[in-house]
Amino acid sequence: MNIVFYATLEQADRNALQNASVVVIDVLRASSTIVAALESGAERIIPIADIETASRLVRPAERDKKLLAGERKGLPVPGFDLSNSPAEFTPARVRGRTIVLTTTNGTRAVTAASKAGRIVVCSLTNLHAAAAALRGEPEVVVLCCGAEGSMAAEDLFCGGLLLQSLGPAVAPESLSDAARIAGALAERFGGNAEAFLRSTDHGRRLVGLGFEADVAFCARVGVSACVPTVKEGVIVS
Ligand code: 3SL
Repeated sequence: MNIVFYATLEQADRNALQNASVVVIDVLRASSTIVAALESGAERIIPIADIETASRLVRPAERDKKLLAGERKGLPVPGFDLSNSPAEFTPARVRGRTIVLTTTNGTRAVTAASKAGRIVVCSLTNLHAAAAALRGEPEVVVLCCGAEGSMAAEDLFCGGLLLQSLGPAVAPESLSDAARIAGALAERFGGNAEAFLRSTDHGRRLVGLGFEADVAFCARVGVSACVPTVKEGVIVS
Protein backbone atom coordinates (compact mmCIF):
# COMPACT_ATOMS: atom_id res chain seq x y z
CA MET A 1 0.00 0.00 0.00
CA ASN A 2 1.37 3.39 -1.03
CA ILE A 3 0.76 6.27 1.35
CA VAL A 4 0.32 9.91 0.38
CA PHE A 5 0.45 11.87 3.62
CA TYR A 6 -0.68 15.49 4.04
CA ALA A 7 0.05 17.23 7.34
CA THR A 8 -2.57 19.94 6.69
CA LEU A 9 -5.59 20.42 4.47
CA GLU A 10 -3.84 23.35 2.79
CA GLN A 11 -0.94 21.09 1.72
CA ALA A 12 -3.24 18.68 -0.04
CA ASP A 13 -3.08 18.60 -3.81
CA ARG A 14 -6.79 18.65 -4.79
CA ASN A 15 -6.02 16.63 -7.95
CA ALA A 16 -4.39 13.90 -5.83
CA LEU A 17 -7.61 13.63 -3.81
CA GLN A 18 -9.73 12.97 -6.90
CA ASN A 19 -10.75 9.31 -7.19
CA ALA A 20 -8.37 8.40 -4.34
CA SER A 21 -9.11 6.61 -1.06
CA VAL A 22 -8.82 9.43 1.45
CA VAL A 23 -8.71 9.19 5.25
CA VAL A 24 -9.74 12.44 6.95
CA ILE A 25 -8.29 12.98 10.44
CA ASP A 26 -9.32 15.76 12.82
CA VAL A 27 -8.84 14.21 16.25
CA LEU A 28 -9.77 17.41 18.16
CA ARG A 29 -12.60 17.25 17.60
CA ALA A 30 -14.54 16.89 14.36
CA SER A 31 -13.55 13.29 13.48
CA SER A 32 -14.23 12.17 17.03
CA THR A 33 -17.60 13.93 17.02
CA ILE A 34 -18.60 12.33 13.70
CA VAL A 35 -17.71 8.88 15.01
CA ALA A 36 -19.58 9.51 18.28
CA ALA A 37 -22.69 10.79 16.48
CA LEU A 38 -22.93 7.81 14.13
CA GLU A 39 -22.10 5.39 16.95
CA SER A 40 -25.05 6.88 18.86
CA GLY A 41 -27.38 6.18 15.96
CA ALA A 42 -27.46 9.45 14.03
CA GLU A 43 -28.83 8.57 10.60
CA ARG A 44 -26.50 10.80 8.64
CA ILE A 45 -24.26 13.83 8.96
CA ILE A 46 -24.20 16.57 6.36
CA PRO A 47 -20.80 18.32 6.53
CA ILE A 48 -21.06 22.00 5.67
CA ALA A 49 -18.24 24.53 5.46
CA ASP A 50 -20.07 27.64 6.69
CA ILE A 51 -22.62 28.58 9.33
CA GLU A 52 -25.01 30.40 6.98
CA THR A 53 -25.42 27.45 4.60
CA ALA A 54 -25.80 25.04 7.54
CA SER A 55 -28.51 27.22 9.09
CA ARG A 56 -30.41 27.41 5.79
CA LEU A 57 -30.45 23.61 5.55
CA VAL A 58 -32.51 23.17 8.73
CA ARG A 59 -35.95 24.77 8.65
CA PRO A 60 -37.56 25.48 12.06
CA ALA A 61 -40.32 22.94 11.34
CA GLU A 62 -37.71 20.18 10.82
CA ARG A 63 -35.87 20.78 14.08
CA ASP A 64 -37.22 17.55 15.66
CA LYS A 65 -35.51 15.35 13.05
CA LYS A 66 -32.65 17.55 11.80
CA LEU A 67 -30.15 19.08 14.21
CA LEU A 68 -27.70 21.89 13.70
CA ALA A 69 -24.27 21.26 15.23
CA GLY A 70 -20.81 22.76 15.18
CA GLU A 71 -18.40 25.31 16.54
CA ARG A 72 -16.42 28.39 15.78
CA LYS A 73 -13.23 29.09 17.70
CA GLY A 74 -14.09 25.90 19.60
CA LEU A 75 -17.25 27.40 21.09
CA PRO A 76 -20.92 26.53 20.48
CA VAL A 77 -22.65 28.49 17.70
CA PRO A 78 -25.55 30.58 19.04
CA GLY A 79 -28.90 29.06 18.05
CA PHE A 80 -27.44 25.64 17.21
CA ASP A 81 -28.74 22.47 18.89
CA LEU A 82 -25.35 20.91 19.57
CA SER A 83 -21.74 22.07 19.73
CA ASN A 84 -18.69 20.04 18.64
CA SER A 85 -18.30 18.19 21.95
CA PRO A 86 -18.51 14.49 21.04
CA ALA A 87 -20.03 13.49 24.38
CA GLU A 88 -23.08 15.67 23.60
CA PHE A 89 -24.00 13.34 20.73
CA THR A 90 -25.80 10.80 22.90
CA PRO A 91 -28.37 8.32 21.56
CA ALA A 92 -31.09 10.34 23.29
CA ARG A 93 -30.11 13.46 21.31
CA VAL A 94 -29.22 12.07 17.90
CA ARG A 95 -30.64 8.60 17.25
CA GLY A 96 -32.49 8.50 13.92
CA ARG A 97 -31.73 12.16 13.25
CA THR A 98 -29.83 14.02 10.57
CA ILE A 99 -27.02 16.24 11.83
CA VAL A 100 -25.97 19.27 9.82
CA LEU A 101 -22.41 19.84 11.07
CA THR A 102 -20.13 22.80 10.47
CA THR A 103 -16.69 23.03 12.08
CA THR A 104 -13.66 25.19 11.40
CA ASN A 105 -11.40 22.57 9.80
CA GLY A 106 -12.89 19.07 9.90
CA THR A 107 -16.00 19.60 7.82
CA ARG A 108 -14.00 21.75 5.37
CA ALA A 109 -11.62 18.81 4.84
CA VAL A 110 -14.47 16.38 4.21
CA THR A 111 -16.03 18.74 1.67
CA ALA A 112 -12.62 19.43 0.06
CA ALA A 113 -12.23 15.68 -0.54
CA SER A 114 -15.68 15.38 -2.11
CA LYS A 115 -14.27 14.14 -5.45
CA ALA A 116 -12.37 11.27 -3.79
CA GLY A 117 -13.31 7.73 -4.78
CA ARG A 118 -13.69 6.84 -1.12
CA ILE A 119 -13.56 8.88 2.09
CA VAL A 120 -13.11 7.35 5.54
CA VAL A 121 -13.26 9.51 8.67
CA CYS A 122 -10.68 8.46 11.26
CA SER A 123 -10.17 9.50 14.86
CA LEU A 124 -8.31 7.79 17.68
CA THR A 125 -11.62 6.33 18.85
CA ASN A 126 -12.19 4.30 15.66
CA LEU A 127 -8.52 3.88 14.72
CA HIS A 128 -8.46 0.10 14.33
CA ALA A 129 -11.81 -0.07 12.57
CA ALA A 130 -10.67 2.60 10.11
CA ALA A 131 -7.40 0.71 9.49
CA ALA A 132 -9.30 -2.54 8.91
CA ALA A 133 -11.57 -0.78 6.40
CA LEU A 134 -8.54 0.46 4.45
CA ARG A 135 -6.63 -2.84 4.23
CA GLY A 136 -6.30 -4.00 0.65
CA GLU A 137 -6.34 -0.49 -0.84
CA PRO A 138 -3.37 -0.03 -3.22
CA GLU A 139 -2.98 3.63 -2.23
CA VAL A 140 -4.31 5.67 0.68
CA VAL A 141 -4.22 9.45 1.05
CA VAL A 142 -3.95 10.43 4.73
CA LEU A 143 -5.40 13.91 5.09
CA CYS A 144 -4.61 15.45 8.48
CA CYS A 145 -6.83 18.52 8.80
CA GLY A 146 -4.56 20.65 10.96
CA ALA A 147 -5.78 23.98 12.26
CA GLU A 148 -6.39 26.78 9.79
CA GLY A 149 -3.26 26.00 7.78
CA SER A 150 -1.00 24.98 10.67
CA MET A 151 -0.11 21.44 11.60
CA ALA A 152 -1.93 19.86 14.50
CA ALA A 153 0.28 17.36 16.33
CA GLU A 154 -2.70 15.26 17.41
CA ASP A 155 -3.68 14.69 13.77
CA LEU A 156 -0.13 13.63 12.86
CA PHE A 157 -0.07 11.38 15.93
CA CYS A 158 -3.31 9.68 14.85
CA GLY A 159 -2.00 9.38 11.27
CA GLY A 160 1.14 7.72 12.65
CA LEU A 161 -0.91 5.28 14.73
CA LEU A 162 -3.01 4.52 11.65
CA LEU A 163 0.15 3.66 9.69
CA GLN A 164 1.26 1.44 12.60
CA SER A 165 -2.11 -0.26 12.59
CA LEU A 166 -1.91 -0.85 8.83
CA GLY A 167 1.41 -2.59 9.56
CA PRO A 168 3.56 -4.32 6.95
CA ALA A 169 1.05 -3.61 4.18
CA VAL A 170 2.47 -0.06 4.03
CA ALA A 171 5.24 0.38 1.44
CA PRO A 172 8.05 2.07 3.47
CA GLU A 173 9.47 3.77 0.36
CA SER A 174 6.18 5.65 -0.07
CA LEU A 175 6.48 7.38 3.31
CA SER A 176 7.23 11.10 3.07
CA ASP A 177 8.97 13.10 5.79
CA ALA A 178 5.56 14.11 7.20
CA ALA A 179 4.50 10.45 7.37
CA ARG A 180 7.76 9.49 9.08
CA ILE A 181 7.43 12.31 11.63
CA ALA A 182 3.85 11.10 12.27
CA GLY A 183 5.19 7.57 12.76
CA ALA A 184 7.82 8.84 15.21
CA LEU A 185 5.15 10.66 17.26
CA ALA A 186 3.06 7.50 17.38
CA GLU A 187 6.09 5.45 18.41
CA ARG A 188 7.12 7.88 21.13
CA PHE A 189 3.75 8.84 22.62
CA GLY A 190 1.43 5.97 21.62
CA GLY A 191 1.47 4.58 25.16
CA ASN A 192 -0.36 7.59 26.58
CA ALA A 193 -2.64 9.22 24.06
CA GLU A 194 -4.47 11.36 26.60
CA ALA A 195 -1.29 12.95 27.97
CA PHE A 196 -0.13 13.59 24.43
CA LEU A 197 -3.40 15.21 23.36
CA ARG A 198 -3.42 17.39 26.46
CA SER A 199 0.12 18.59 25.61
CA THR A 200 -0.73 19.76 22.07
CA ASP A 201 -1.57 23.38 21.16
CA HIS A 202 -5.18 22.50 20.46
CA GLY A 203 -5.48 20.22 23.47
CA ARG A 204 -4.26 23.01 25.75
CA ARG A 205 -6.63 25.46 24.10
CA LEU A 206 -9.60 23.13 24.62
CA VAL A 207 -8.63 22.54 28.25
CA GLY A 208 -8.43 26.33 28.67
CA LEU A 209 -11.94 26.68 27.25
CA GLY A 210 -13.24 24.13 29.76
CA PHE A 211 -13.36 21.14 27.38
CA GLU A 212 -10.98 18.91 29.33
CA ALA A 213 -13.50 16.05 29.23
CA ASP A 214 -13.58 16.26 25.43
CA VAL A 215 -9.82 15.80 25.24
CA ALA A 216 -10.09 12.67 27.39
CA PHE A 217 -13.04 11.45 25.29
CA CYS A 218 -11.10 11.90 22.03
CA ALA A 219 -8.00 10.15 23.45
CA ARG A 220 -9.68 6.75 23.85
CA VAL A 221 -7.94 4.61 21.23
CA GLY A 222 -9.92 1.99 19.32
CA VAL A 223 -13.13 2.07 21.37
CA SER A 224 -15.46 2.29 18.38
CA ALA A 225 -16.10 -0.05 15.46
CA CYS A 226 -17.84 2.71 13.52
CA VAL A 227 -16.32 3.64 10.15
CA PRO A 228 -17.85 6.85 8.82
CA THR A 229 -17.75 7.10 5.04
CA VAL A 230 -19.02 9.77 2.69
CA LYS A 231 -21.64 8.99 0.07
CA GLU A 232 -22.73 11.78 -2.23
CA GLY A 233 -21.62 14.42 0.23
CA VAL A 234 -23.29 12.82 3.24
CA ILE A 235 -21.45 11.02 6.06
CA VAL A 236 -22.94 7.68 6.99
CA SER A 237 -21.77 4.71 9.02
O1 3SL B 1 -11.68 22.61 13.43
C1 3SL B 1 -12.50 21.74 13.67
O2 3SL B 1 -13.06 21.09 12.81
C2 3SL B 1 -12.88 21.52 15.12
O3 3SL B 1 -12.87 20.18 15.40
C3 3SL B 1 -12.09 22.37 16.05
S1 3SL B 1 -12.62 22.35 17.70
O4 3SL B 1 -12.01 21.26 18.43
O5 3SL B 1 -14.06 22.26 17.79
O6 3SL B 1 -12.13 23.64 18.29
